[in-house]
Amino acid sequence: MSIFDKFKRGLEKTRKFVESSVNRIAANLGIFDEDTLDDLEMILISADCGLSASTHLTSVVREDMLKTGDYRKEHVLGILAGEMRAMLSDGRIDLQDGLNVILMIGVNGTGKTTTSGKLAYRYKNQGKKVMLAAADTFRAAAIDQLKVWGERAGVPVLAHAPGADPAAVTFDALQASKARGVDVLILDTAGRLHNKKNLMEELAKINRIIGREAPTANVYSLLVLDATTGQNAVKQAEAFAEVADINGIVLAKLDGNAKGGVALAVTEATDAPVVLAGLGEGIEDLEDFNADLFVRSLLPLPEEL
Ligand SMILES: Nc1nc2c(ncn2[C@@H]2O[C@H](COP(=O)(O)OP(=O)(O)OP(=O)(O)O)[C@@H](O)[C@H]2O)c(=O)[nH]1
Ligand SMILES: [Mg+2]
Repeated sequence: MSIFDKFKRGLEKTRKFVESSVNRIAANLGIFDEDTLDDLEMILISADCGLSASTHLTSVVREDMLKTGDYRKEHVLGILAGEMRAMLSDGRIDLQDGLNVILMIGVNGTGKTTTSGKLAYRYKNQGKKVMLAAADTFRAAAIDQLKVWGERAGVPVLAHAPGADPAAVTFDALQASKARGVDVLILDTAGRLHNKKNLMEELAKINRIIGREAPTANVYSLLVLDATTGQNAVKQAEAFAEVADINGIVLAKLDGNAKGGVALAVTEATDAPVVLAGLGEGIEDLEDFNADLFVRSLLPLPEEL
């Protein structure tokens, strides 16, 4: 299955919803007025684009209509698609020479460990020296899970015993990375709720250790979100953005029943780009986020748009 097909399959429900809703208001498109624009805004909000992105998109359509007087459905969809592409960007993590530290954060079960494994595999295949570190020490099973991914990817896993201090794991992983000339250290952390003070403090401590032990490292904090959770994912993105520097977002489970507009909503909420898309449970099911494919999967666009 092509990447586009995977995106399309995941976003199928949202696309169908957008399509039928747009068709419903298309009857009035020739006489586009404030009511029709309100309807359009409601469609976007219902498609999980978030209030702020939906308002923005609708205002872009309004401006275009005033300017061009073109109310045709295809034209309106084209304007929407263009602005969505501009709001999103193609994903990429820029690795630098020397040590790169990728920190996986997010709430329980979003796909942090899976994405850690997939990324380790990707960078290993690119000829990088990679290390995984189990900074999720909550459960023995979490450590074992990462070890399994390490074996699959052919990458060493640094782990302590269950219950150990994640900051100590981070410290050791940084020392080992420096000693072995690691290019990419991927730190898998425990799922945490933004409102659990001790867990957020633990994250701050991990960040302090990285800042102290590897001050020149290129640090990349990736917020992993489950794309099937829609507005919950948006709330998580907002909450994490308040307490952590987020450099990029991973939208995992985009192959599942994704709540389509979520990519737009989380980019608006965090000011961080969506960099990676999780498209399955397998080791190769990770792609750089592609704004055009995403928009094409979300909107019922004719091919030429
Ligand atoms: N379909 C699909 N499933 C995924 C994807 N990413 C992760 N999963 C599944 O989601 C479940 C949770 O993934 P984990 O990687 O364990 O999530 P986590 O964030 O590490 O979870 P905690 O450590 O418990 O917080 C697993 O069953 C994964 O196989 C994806 O892109 N697509
Ligand atoms: Mg995990």
